[in-house]
Amino acid sequence: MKRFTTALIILFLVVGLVYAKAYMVMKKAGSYTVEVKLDKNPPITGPNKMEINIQDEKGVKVTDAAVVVEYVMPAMPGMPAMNYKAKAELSGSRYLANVNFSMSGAWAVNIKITRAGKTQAVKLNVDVS
Ligand SMILES: [Cu+2]
Repeated sequence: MKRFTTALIILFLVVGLVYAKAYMVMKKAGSYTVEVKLDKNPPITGPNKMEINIQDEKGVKVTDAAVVVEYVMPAMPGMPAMNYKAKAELSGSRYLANVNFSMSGAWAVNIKITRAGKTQAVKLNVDVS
């Protein structure tokens, strides 16, 4: 009985991990490696928290950049394009932004990283449910 309970607990933990899997994307922006996470997977209509980790070519975390998240839903029949912008704030060694998707569907996300007067960008397509 005890072994069965243990097996059941392990099963729940494994299932829990699969369901708790966060939205995560790794991309290159110039010489930077950028990891983007959203707290909800799939992302939802309304507020989502975005976490951005930036590493330089040596694998050192970049903490002195200005990071802006632009997100756009292209124009649809009877609806103009919707453009939003959120500033990502440094928290520890990562950047955090609140991204508020105003409707479900495909959004284009452009993360602009400016450092020493030079801007690199990461582009993502996010399907919002
Ligand atoms: Cu729309």
